[in-house]
Amino acid sequence: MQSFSRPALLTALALALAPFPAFAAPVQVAVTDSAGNALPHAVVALVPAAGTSVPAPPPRTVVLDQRKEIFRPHVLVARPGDTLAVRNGDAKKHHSYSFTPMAKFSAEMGPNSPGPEVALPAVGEVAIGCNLHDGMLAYAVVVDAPVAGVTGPEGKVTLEAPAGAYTVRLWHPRGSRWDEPGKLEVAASGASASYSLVVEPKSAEPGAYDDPEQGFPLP
Ligand SMILES: [Cu+2]
Repeated sequence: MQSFSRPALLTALALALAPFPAFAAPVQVAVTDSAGNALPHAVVALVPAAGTSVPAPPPRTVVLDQRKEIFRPHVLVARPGDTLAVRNGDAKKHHSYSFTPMAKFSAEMGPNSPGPEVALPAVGEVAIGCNLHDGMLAYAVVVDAPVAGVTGPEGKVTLEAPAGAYTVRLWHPRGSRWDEPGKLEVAASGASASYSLVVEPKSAEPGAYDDPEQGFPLP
């Protein structure tokens, strides 16, 4: 049996028990519409206030998949400098595109194929559609905030943020884009907060992507 020195064992235990890196604490955010209904697909961004220092995350690649004729996720969040990797996980062809100037692309993808890697150089909203399936719609929301995420089917997201003061900014495809609902204080142990957003009513059209079942990654 392998043996550990006591300090090494304690360090290993501490690492195993720590759910987050030491500098970050869990921040649980719930978003509803003004009637109190859970709001999936809402971007929640934490902008550090003066005096709060958050390391800039390294650039990363965010994946937009296509499964069952739905973009997954329907809304994704990225930072300037990230890359959007589009792929087709369906057993059929897709032809996705964006007219948004900073990330314009048009690409046919055969069944189960990788697609284009699209640079996301600046803050903004990139709308993505499919030429073959009119109901398919996705947004890559590029925000200059070191901490950001998107609410899941229950309208909730857990972020990781260092202790400090933040401005919370919210975005949703149905409106109330980049509302600033106020300040959030994150303690060393974390924080939890709820916000409500004024949004347009859900579309009655087929493929209303606000359906909580829609637009989330499949296993
Ligand atoms: Cu398609």
